[in-house]
Amino acid sequence: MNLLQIGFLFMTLSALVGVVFSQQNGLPGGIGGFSGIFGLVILLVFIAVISRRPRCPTNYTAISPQSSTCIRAFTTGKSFADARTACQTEGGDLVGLDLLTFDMVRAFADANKGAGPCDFWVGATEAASGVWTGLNSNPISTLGGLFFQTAGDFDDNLANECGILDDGRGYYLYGELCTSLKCYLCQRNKIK
Ligand SMILES: [Ca+2]
Ligand SMILES: [Ca+2]
Repeated sequence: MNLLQIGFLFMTLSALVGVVFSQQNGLPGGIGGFSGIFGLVILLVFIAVISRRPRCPTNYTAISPQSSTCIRAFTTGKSFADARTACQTEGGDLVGLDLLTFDMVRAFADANKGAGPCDFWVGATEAASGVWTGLNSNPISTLGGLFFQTAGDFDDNLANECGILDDGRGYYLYGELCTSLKCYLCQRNKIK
């Protein structure tokens, strides 16, 4: 049931309440009378409440209903630096990795890979071979290989790579040469 359907349901229920109320109180009923106005007022209040809830920017999808973060997939190949700049121009950044939402981000990447194979840049860089940090210097836990397809499968042993969700590894994290042209995932916060 979408928001419009919920709105009409509210309006219908409100109109019924209005009919009963107006009959009990001897007021004029019908859609043009008290019940219709009552329903309309309830609908407007409902719309006002809905429109004040934080929502994702246009073309962005909430990572989860609880998350304040929204993501968008771009399937035009860019280098890591250019992809990050593109995300910042959108008002966000490359998507950060978080264990709570990682599986949802992976599923989103798989569902939005477009026509061809697509590795996605994410907000992770490699300080030394296999040592990953997020874009705001927050270390990324590699304990138990949580962001990796298998523990220890960090990368190809080259240092200073950038992080992709690798289409060949079930969209788990892997290292790539930062100048490679890849698809990318941007994130933005919900807006009010
Ligand atoms: Ca590497
Ligand atoms: Ca790949």
